[in-house]
Amino acid sequence: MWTESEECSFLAFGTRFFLALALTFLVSAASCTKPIPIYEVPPPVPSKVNIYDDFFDPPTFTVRAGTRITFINLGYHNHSATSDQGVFDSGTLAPGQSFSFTFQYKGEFSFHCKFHPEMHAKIIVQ
Ligand SMILES: [Cu+2]
Repeated sequence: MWTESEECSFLAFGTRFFLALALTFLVSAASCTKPIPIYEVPPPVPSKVNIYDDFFDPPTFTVRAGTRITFINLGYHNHSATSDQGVFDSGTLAPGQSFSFTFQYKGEFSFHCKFHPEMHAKIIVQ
């Protein structure tokens, strides 16, 4: 028959044994786990076309399908961003106004300004 103190020490031993087992399990589980890779945040993709008097900036740029592009008139005159193929049309953009369009499909989308036919640019969607 154990005395109370012996029983206590047995329990304490049991607790320590359990903790040691748990710790061993945790350590081995942790060592089995692959390190979590740290991904670098990709640089922000420009999704804005600036319209000046009288050119688009950038004149050509490539985006991924699903990118929403904002065309903003930063010039002093009215302009437009009008798709050559009729895919989109900003209508008249007064200075400071903008228009956004989401390019869902892959392809090359050339566009112009309906006020200044010499203004051309192209968006390539991949
Ligand atoms: Cu224009």
